[in-house]
Amino acid sequence: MDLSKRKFKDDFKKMLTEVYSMDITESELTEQFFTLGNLIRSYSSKNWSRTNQHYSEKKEKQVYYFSMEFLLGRMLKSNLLNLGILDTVRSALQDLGIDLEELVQIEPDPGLGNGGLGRLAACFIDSMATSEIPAHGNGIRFKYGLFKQKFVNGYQVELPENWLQNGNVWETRKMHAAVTVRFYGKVWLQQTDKGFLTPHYEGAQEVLAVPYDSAVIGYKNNVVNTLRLWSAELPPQDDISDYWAYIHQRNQIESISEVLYPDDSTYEGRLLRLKQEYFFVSAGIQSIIRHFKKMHLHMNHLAEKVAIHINDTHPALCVPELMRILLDEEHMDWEHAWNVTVNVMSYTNHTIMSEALEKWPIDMISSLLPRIYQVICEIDRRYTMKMGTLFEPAIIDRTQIIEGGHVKMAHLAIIGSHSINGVAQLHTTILKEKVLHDFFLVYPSKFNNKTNGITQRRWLMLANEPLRDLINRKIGNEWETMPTELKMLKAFRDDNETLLELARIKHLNKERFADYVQETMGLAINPDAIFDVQIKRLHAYKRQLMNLLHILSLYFKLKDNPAADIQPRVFIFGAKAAPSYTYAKQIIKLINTVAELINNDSSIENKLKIVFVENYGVSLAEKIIPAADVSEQISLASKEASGTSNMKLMLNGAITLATLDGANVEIKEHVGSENIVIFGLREEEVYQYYHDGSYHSRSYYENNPVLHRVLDALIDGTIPGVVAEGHSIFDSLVQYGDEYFVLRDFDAYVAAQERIDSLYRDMLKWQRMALINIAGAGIFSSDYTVQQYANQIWDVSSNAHLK
Ligand code: B1H
Repeated sequence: MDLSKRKFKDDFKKMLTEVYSMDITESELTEQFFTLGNLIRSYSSKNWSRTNQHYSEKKEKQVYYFSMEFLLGRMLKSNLLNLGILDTVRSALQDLGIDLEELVQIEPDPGLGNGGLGRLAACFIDSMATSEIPAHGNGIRFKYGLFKQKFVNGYQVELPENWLQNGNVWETRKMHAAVTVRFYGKVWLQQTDKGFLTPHYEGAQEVLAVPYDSAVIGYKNNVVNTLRLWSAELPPQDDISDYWAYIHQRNQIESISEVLYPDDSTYEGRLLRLKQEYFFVSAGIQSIIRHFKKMHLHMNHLAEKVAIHINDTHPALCVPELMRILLDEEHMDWEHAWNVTVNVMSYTNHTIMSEALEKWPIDMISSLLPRIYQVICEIDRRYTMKMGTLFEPAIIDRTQIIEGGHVKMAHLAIIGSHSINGVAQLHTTILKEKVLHDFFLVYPSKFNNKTNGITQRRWLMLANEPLRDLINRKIGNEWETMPTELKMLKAFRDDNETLLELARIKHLNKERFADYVQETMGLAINPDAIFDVQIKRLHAYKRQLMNLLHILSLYFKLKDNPAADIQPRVFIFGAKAAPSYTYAKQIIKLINTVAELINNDSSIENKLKIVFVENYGVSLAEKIIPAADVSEQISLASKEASGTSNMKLMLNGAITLATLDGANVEIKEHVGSENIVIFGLREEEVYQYYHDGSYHSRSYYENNPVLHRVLDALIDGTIPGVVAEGHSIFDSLVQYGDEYFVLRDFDAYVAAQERIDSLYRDMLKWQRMALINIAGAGIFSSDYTVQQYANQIWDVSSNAHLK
């Protein structure tokens, strides 16, 4: 948008007076933040209604991205950037004596997601608006986001994240768009005089779903899409006969949208979770149907106007919910309703970890959602009938929806969708050949790959302004909307001046992060050291433990020989563990304790430091990623579906140290094997071990002296204060088979780390590698990813310019 500094300053002062009756000198940061937030809203409101109007008038097909999680991060700068007014506003505020960076800190970071899956949804809505895809997010307005993490004596402690405490400046409550969601009760079908079968409900509990809409602003294109998050409320009641019963009921209903489940990659079979899933699914689908009806088209045409995307199985009830509405409320016959439903739905799988596969006990689903359960049974019955004639019984047994007293949500999503995709090439191959092989036999053409992506706006243009400026000086700014143009940077691979500038920017970012660490943790770290970064959820398969064992091996090397020639390193960790994941929490305690030991050992002359940041999340990622030299992507091959921090880190010039897992495989293809450090077992080798059962971790402990010493340190008192944790972790590796092959990959990992050490010594060579990584990162923009979803799955146009 066009905005002069003068106009902005007038608007800002006027809004401050109107809302707070204050002038700038009287106002504090909070008032200034809300004023700026409200101004941004007013600047985008015209385009928001214009966009909606355009979608209605043109009757364009709409995409609804259903996700339990949207891990947005702070929105202030992102909104300013996308409106195209970031620099103007920053400078105008400065004239008024206000530092934009201070205002930024006022905004709470809404942690409405666990990790990669939720952050992907956030990148996607940003990219969909930017790519002019008529698409909207649909999720839950959790009152409490992912818990706040604190370390107490090295242990993780969880505190509530009350992000809504001071209100959310971006949202609008849309009472007129509220819908009712039904739980429990009895249901039976009755014939009406028109001959339809309609369900009758008795004793159902009604929950009011109230939507809160936020603007999703496209990058400099006048498009504003919508993120709709639902909040659960007690429907208004005429008379309250029993006040305390009323309060109780209200609390019970409001608990549905109270708190995000803090598990990443594990499934929690609790009733409240199932309520959450049906709640936002039913609310979202009812609201879609309501909107569709305004077009006065027959329901047979729904799939021409609506695409619904199921982000992992959490919203898989979309399938029976849409069927329910088409059958019971629109009186379609089964065949037509099913045809429409399958054409509307598409599903993304995000993990092969079996503990993440959702399955709900029949008793739970049938009592909470009686009508939905009937519909699921009928879907399953027809599936087995139809496919039973075409495939062998064993395949049907393994692909049924209802089996062993449970409803399998992935099966429901696959059978009910026309597309199922994995999130990286390797992951999709594993789905087709192994994990979902039976379904691949039944529905080969439904399967496809969509490698994840990240938005270059948040992860480069905002998080790393010095790098953005350098790139723009070198190759212009075409890459901002066409990220593969970053490849032009390759022309500077032998230009020492550019390489030195890159080094200078990295150093600057490292100094900034070092200042942050000094201020928040009281720990001094050296910006000349290698900043070696592993930031992701704490999970055994991601192998933070292998990283730690390597650190211990370096520590002992230095203890034995203080003059040992190693490059100084700062190992940076950021990770939350699910509150119920004991093993992960033990690893956190162990890392913190080793950090304490190493950071305070003056005999190693500051050659090693460990920084484990508290409360890792989007805002911290924005500080750490620009300062990273090394990107640790060391999951056991086959286990990390894609990873996305790998993409963010390469985009900021970090060198990837990785196994051939997830999207690391594609990163290697794009930068070439000389610009990435690869090690460890490959996926086929891992499966071979599973097949022949020949992995015996104990022999690695017994035969490898370095490992032996490092592992003994866990249990012999070398690391004080971790007796219980040390034994538990030692046993998991040596005694109980080392599920994720940490000991098997250890030597290869150490060798890869030595390679990093030696590469880093040649500064120009290192920066050349960094440059090639930045130049090769464009393909991993979520702009391209969503455009592929739009063209190949949703069948909607992208870049349909709003003229
Ligand atoms: C990913 C999850 C996940 N995969 C269950 N699965 C959850 C599973 O609340 N739950 O029950 C929450 C999250 N998250 C991640 O998705 C993968 O591990 C990453 O490899 C991938 O990059 C990311 C986005 O596709």
